[in-house]
Amino acid sequence: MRFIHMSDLHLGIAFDKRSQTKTSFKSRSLEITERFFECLTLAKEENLDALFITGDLFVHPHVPMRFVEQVFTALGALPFPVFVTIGNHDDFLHNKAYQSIRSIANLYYFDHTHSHHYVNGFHVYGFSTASFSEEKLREINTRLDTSNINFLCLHGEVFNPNDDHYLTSLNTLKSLNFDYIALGHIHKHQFLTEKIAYAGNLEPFDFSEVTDKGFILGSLKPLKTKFVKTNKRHYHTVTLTLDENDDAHRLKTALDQALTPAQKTSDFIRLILQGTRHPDLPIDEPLIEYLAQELYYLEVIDQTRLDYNLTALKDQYQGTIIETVISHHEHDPQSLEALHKALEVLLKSEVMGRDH
Ligand SMILES: [Mn+2]
Repeated sequence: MRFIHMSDLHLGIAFDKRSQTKTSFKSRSLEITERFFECLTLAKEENLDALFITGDLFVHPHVPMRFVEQVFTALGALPFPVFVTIGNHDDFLHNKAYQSIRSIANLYYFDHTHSHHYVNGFHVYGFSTASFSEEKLREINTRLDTSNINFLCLHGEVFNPNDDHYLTSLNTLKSLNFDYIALGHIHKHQFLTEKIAYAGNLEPFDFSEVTDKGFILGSLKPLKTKFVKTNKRHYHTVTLTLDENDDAHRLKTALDQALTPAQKTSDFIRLILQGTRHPDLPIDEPLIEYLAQELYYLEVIDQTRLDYNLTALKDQYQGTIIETVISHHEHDPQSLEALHKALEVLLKSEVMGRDH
């Protein structure tokens, strides 16, 4: 028998970050949905016996009902049974309001009332995150029909007992007699043993998710599994250290050199700027737009310090608040950063004042 294990789709997830020049972030939500439907098309070609979705199919209860219906209708139309574990994000699917949508044929849920389905000669066990019970799981394990294939589908954490969504330990899972244990919740794709795996999501959601994304294609018996990469974009962080000689052109050249052509045209790039910079190089909207010209997406985090010549500034602004502020703080290393910030504001208002 052949199966696909996918997880943590978070359909309906919103990306509305404001501090950016390119709006490509906003269409990310549609891309996530698109990738999910593309993977259903791939699954159709795989001559499967089962699809396991191990939780967090939807991101939160505010996903429009029409969209939930559309997703379940698509799943129900697949030529094989689909087993849906209810995760912590889509716990709302337990609500009565969703009962009629969930009753589509071909779909099997693990929720408060169902922890076992026997379909086409194989057993699938599972618990929603909210109804997980280690005691019940151990009891199921003692009476497994081991002449048949047995799957277990869960959504939650198995490493950190202090996590809100902790289920049980990996050692407990290892001691069970299931042929394959499909896990969801942790987005990083990983096999914990050859038969226990977190599938991970299909596309990364933010800069913390840097490894490849996809689903697991498997067959039994004997167990064979393969990771199928599905993500079309990556999140990539570049850190550049500036000095006082850098200007916009040099910065753009350095960024260009740090990126491959594919990263430029299709990835989300976060640029972290460190070091010191000349006051004539403001990290502002025109600069970010200039740097982003050939990129799909760029956001900039400015951690630089301005390089001020304090002695020259005191001379230039003699008798003004700028001289007073510098004199008060220049010999205290602890307030240097605050001094630089204060100077940035004061000098800006000084320039504006002169313009008038
Ligand atoms: Mn989760």
